[in-house]
Amino acid sequence: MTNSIDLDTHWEQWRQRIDRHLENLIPKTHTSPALLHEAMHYASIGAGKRYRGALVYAAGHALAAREQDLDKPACAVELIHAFSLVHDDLPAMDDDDLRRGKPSCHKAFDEATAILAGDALQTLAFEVLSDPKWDQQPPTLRLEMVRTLASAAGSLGLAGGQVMDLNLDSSSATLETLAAMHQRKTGTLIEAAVHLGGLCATDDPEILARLENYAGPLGLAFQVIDDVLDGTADTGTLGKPAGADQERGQPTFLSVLGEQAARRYARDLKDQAISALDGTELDATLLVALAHFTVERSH
Ligand code: GRG
Repeated sequence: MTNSIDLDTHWEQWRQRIDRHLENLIPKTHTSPALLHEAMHYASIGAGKRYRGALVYAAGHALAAREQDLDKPACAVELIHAFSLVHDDLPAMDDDDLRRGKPSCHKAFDEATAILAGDALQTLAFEVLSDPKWDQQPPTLRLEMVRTLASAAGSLGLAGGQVMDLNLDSSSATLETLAAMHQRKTGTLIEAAVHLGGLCATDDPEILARLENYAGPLGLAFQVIDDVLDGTADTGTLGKPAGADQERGQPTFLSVLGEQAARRYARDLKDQAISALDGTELDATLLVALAHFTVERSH
């Protein structure tokens, strides 16, 4: 077992770094159009676990990357994540009123503003990575980061996974169909986060492949526990409506496997993730601690 206090301390610092940088990256709330910028701040700053951002920092840390080189990739990943949550909550998608313990973006503002805030959060992620003033990293590396994030968000990633989710036939859903859908909808961004952290320190294909083998099962484990928590935790703890999946009649890892087997499945995936790092020169302490967090978390 790893030292969870060590992870907590790092994680709190990463959270603060991400919030501080996002405050500067998103135009100020008084900048015109003020409503749009307010919605962008509202949807992306001050809440959320920053799990994906933490993975960027932890992967970079494993390879001795400098923390300041990881800030922009961590923010870019969290911007895409925030965008996906705003759009996921819209009436045309999951139609959820609560997110991160407060009214979802389209409830706090209006639907059109939420759509546009999501769009602008997405494009900002790519602006951040391609900023010519970020000259500590070479253009080829930044281009690879842009490509990684774009493909994670696109039709073979989040957007494609969301379409698969919307079209899922609840009567015939199996573990395999659920895993394939969630690998795209949730997994690809988690994989991209780890890859971006790795890219900040190395271009060694063998090390990047190890990180990929860690991130794949981890992303799925994260979603398995997300499903378990949706059905077993309360709204106050989750900051989003508990039991929403069941209310929508949506098949989940919990409905297909039951709680015990779903938790066992998540633990197996976590073990797979950790074993991908065995025998490497990496300082994997924080990545391993994050894997344990993934399956032990309560929110
Ligand atoms: C093309 C990026 C893009 C989006 C459009 C709406 C959509 C397509 C995709 C939905 C993707 C989505 C919302 C997946 C759910 C992933 C998930 C488990 C979210 C919860 O993540 P947490 O628990 O949330 O890390 P916090 O609030 O802690 O950040």
